[in-house]
Amino acid sequence: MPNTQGAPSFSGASTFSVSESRPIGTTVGTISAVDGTNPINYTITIGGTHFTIDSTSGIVYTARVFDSENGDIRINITVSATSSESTDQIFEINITPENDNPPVFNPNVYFVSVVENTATSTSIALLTVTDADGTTPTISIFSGNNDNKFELRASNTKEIITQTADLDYEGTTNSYVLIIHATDTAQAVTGAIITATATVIITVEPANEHTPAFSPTSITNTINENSTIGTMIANPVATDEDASPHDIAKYTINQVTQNRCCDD
Ligand SMILES: [Ca+2]
Ligand SMILES: [Ca+2]
Ligand SMILES: [Ca+2]
Ligand SMILES: [Ca+2]
Repeated sequence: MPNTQGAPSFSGASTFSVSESRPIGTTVGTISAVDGTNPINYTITIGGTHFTIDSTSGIVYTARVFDSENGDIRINITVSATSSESTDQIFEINITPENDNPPVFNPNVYFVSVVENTATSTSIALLTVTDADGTTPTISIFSGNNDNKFELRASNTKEIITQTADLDYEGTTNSYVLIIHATDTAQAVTGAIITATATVIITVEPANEHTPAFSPTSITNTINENSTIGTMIANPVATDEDASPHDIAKYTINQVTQNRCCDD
């Protein structure tokens, strides 16, 4: 029997949810009220900047794009259902967080110096990568790791460590450019998998590995008495396998022992 006197009464869900980042006009849910067989007119009386409602069907749509990282967590709206009279009810709409931010390296270029022969598992760089969604991206060395000299520490993949102890300044390679990737899971809206890139420029520095050695180790020469000052009496030659600045810088006379003989 038609009710022509009473106010509409709401039925059904009073809590809804919608994901952040969805475009304006995304369907949130349907609010329903009844007043016998009388048609109901729905309006949003509080919260109309966030959502719209179809006045006939009660379907609620988004009126803006929500952002969980910017404080959109839960929004209450007041809906008025009107037939011959009006009834108001508050509805709670939760904003569901989604993966909608890419990983970001900051900085995205790192300059690193490593002394040759640095021990295995020595930390050489700590990368800073964040993701506003709070998720942990997968980090990998994409390219440039020639001869596998470096790796990411297993317990902290933001840390680059030496994989071997045989970095060699005098060898064929004394600089490396690693391209590091931080890969997110699929983005909520686009489905795209986002990869951020960082560059790590590593310069191998020389160590003082070798001791100078004379060859030959002794020279015996005879000079004439009365030789003029500046007469060359020997030309000792030493070698050092290190490169500058750890090769031979200078020669010095360490000790002079004078043996006099034949004095009358
Ligand atoms: Ca967001
Ligand atoms: Ca998010
Ligand atoms: Ca993310
Ligand atoms: Ca040396």
